[in-house]
Amino acid sequence: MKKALITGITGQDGSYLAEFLLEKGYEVHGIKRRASSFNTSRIDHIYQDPHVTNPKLHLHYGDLTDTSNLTRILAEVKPDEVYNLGAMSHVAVSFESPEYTADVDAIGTLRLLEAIRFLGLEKKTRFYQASTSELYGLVQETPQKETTPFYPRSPYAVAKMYAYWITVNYREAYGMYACNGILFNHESPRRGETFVTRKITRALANIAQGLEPCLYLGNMDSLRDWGHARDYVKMQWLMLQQEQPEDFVIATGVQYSVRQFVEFAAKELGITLRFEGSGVDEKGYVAAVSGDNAPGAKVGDLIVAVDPRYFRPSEVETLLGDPTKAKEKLGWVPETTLQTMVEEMVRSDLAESKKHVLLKSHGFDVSLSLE
Ligand code: NDP
Ligand code: GDR
Repeated sequence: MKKALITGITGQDGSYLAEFLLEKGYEVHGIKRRASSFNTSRIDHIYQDPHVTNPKLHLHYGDLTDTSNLTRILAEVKPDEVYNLGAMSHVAVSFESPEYTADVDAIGTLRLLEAIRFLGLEKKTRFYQASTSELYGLVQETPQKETTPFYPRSPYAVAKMYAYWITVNYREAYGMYACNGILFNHESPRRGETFVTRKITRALANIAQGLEPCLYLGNMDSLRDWGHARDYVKMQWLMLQQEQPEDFVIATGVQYSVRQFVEFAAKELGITLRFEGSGVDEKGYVAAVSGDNAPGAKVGDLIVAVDPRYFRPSEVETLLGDPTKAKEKLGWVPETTLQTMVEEMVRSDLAESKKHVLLKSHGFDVSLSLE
């Protein structure tokens, strides 16, 4: 039985990857951070009581900023595969906490690689690094592929660039099986609530149910290549099953704007939007027609507005991936279309909103504030 160690197991990708590896028969170990309240909601459904015989899922307290802790866990588990998914992963927040982001995302990766080498596991343990399309930043070529030059545009992306190259360096210097998945944006109902797609589906579902008045967004013209996290974690695993370690771009090859994502999600909820204002005096969208799903959205209400607070000091305006290499060598075919994913995310958030309406109607007032 193979053993895998996942950093970031409590995150979106970590939860899908853990499910996937358990189904493949792996013994899965995950590193979770100590928090003052429970932070395992994404993996609670696969949790196994450590008191049962031969549990297949094991959680270890740890942190990517703590070398001795990482070394001890690696020495104890001796994994066949390490998936380094743990990160301070929010681009906008990295401008607020640049030093912490570098410590976790850049030096955290070095700490893991060096611990593998120090323990003499470099010929046994295969290493996956969660690299990102943010490396392309101010794009030098469209679409972006494995050979496209990097131009990072945030403390997050600069930290991830260090992690990318230190992974390549350990492969070349020590013959480690280490590779980078350069993954474009991928989403799901488990996406963190402050990333733009989930923020949109969650807020529009709440607006549709009359639970909040307006969704405030930053740059709605930004273009992204969005896929589904469930599809992408399979590629993370496949990259570690090849004969030779290589780096791969994983993307859909299709691009949409944040604005289009808003329109798709609204349509799914039966709300028709009308754009108000133009250019510099852009206001956002008012509800033009609201449907059966959206008893709370009143025609004429401003329900999506621009708030410059969400603009970034330096923005990545456009990203579009070319996944040809992954298609040829890994047999990559994106299984989920954007439309299907929007539908899945809206359905999940609408169910949550309806639950809150029901609670409220029975006297409970649940706070639904959004950052
Ligand atoms: P999430 O933000 O959902 O999850 C990040 C995980 O990292 C969480 O489990 C978090 O723990 C953990 N973490 C944060 N800080 C630390 C730390 N100091 N020590 C240990 N663990 C820590 O991210 P995703 O699942 O979306 O992404 C997974 C990885 O892939 C990340 O590295 C991200 O940068 C990268 N990536 C993501 C893409 C995407 O579109 N989703 C695209 C390309 C790359 P906690 O739950 O306690 O916060
Ligand atoms: P990104 O994702 O920065 O691409 O990083 P995010 O969803 O945060 O932003 C995508 C685009 O939407 C614009 N935007 C907003 N973004 C947020 N979060 N909130 C808003 O209100 C808002 N309004 C507009 C942003 O400016 C941006 O252009 C994600 C993360 O998962 C990274 O960890 C990962 O590496 C990359 O995807 C690939």
